[in-house]
Amino acid sequence: TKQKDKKKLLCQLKQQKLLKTLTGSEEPFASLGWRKLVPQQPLEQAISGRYRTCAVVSSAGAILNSSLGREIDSHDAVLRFNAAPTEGYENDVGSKTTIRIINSQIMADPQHRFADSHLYKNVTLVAWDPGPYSGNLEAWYKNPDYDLFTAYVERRKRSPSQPFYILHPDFLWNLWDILQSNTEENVHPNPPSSGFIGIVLMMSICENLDIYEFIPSKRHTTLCHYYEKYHDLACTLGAYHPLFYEKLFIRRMTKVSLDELMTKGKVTLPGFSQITC
Ligand code: NCC
Repeated sequence: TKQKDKKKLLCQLKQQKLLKTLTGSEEPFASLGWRKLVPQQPLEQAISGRYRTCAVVSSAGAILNSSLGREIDSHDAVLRFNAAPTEGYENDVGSKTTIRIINSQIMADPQHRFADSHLYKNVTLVAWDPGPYSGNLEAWYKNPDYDLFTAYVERRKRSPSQPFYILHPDFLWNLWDILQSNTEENVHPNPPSSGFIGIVLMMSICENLDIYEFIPSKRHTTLCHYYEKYHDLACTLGAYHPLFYEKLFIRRMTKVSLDELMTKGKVTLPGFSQITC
């Protein structure tokens, strides 16, 4: 029945066809000329089928001293989050970055130097901001959590060849709905974490995913990020994001070797193309 539960969850995720990015033809974006601004090819088409193996690298402090860098880099594509660097941490996290998922804080908060930092160059960028649960894009455009729109327009104009997408808020909230419908307790009504978003995104474009330190290994620690001396258990268990429930959900779907989970914090998921429902 564990097997059945796994299949049920995987199929539910697959069949909902969750992944959705702004195309620019939605209002108010269409009137603002975004049809020409957003990359012509949708994300799934731009990269679909190209990646056989993918690595998702959580930013958790627990990945320090893992020596997983070489293994991570051996994947066809590597997903990283927000401001997580590789420089100086190659031995533990690798040096390859194919896609970076960023929340709107990265684009709006000057401390991240979004326009200049090398972290956000030469990679495919996927940005998100919650938007209202109602899906009202006009309301979202007027009042995002953090203004990601200004920096998006600037970057698209300055670097039109860089693949750069904004996730449709429907994607986030539909994913939240799936999480809630498979969780006994009430999940707080905040958007999923970048990590959870990234896992589902990669399931849409990869044949096989290895996910590192999303489910904590034996190195679990209160250290929030591998790249910062800041301790907070909420980084791993969640406060704003329903991270704890996300982790239980992912754990239910994954193929796990307990030994690998303990030593590498590694769990494995099939991509949607590999699941027959
Ligand atoms: O911390 P953050 O996430 O950038 O981490 C990326 C993803 O890695 C997983 N993670 C991280 C740390 C940890 N100890 N355990 C983990 O499992 C999570 O899946 C997480 O999503 C975010 O989700 O976007 C978040 O972003 C930060 C922050 O905005 C960015 O790092 C930019 O500075 C948020 N922190 C704050 O707002 C203070 C965090 O809540 C979520």
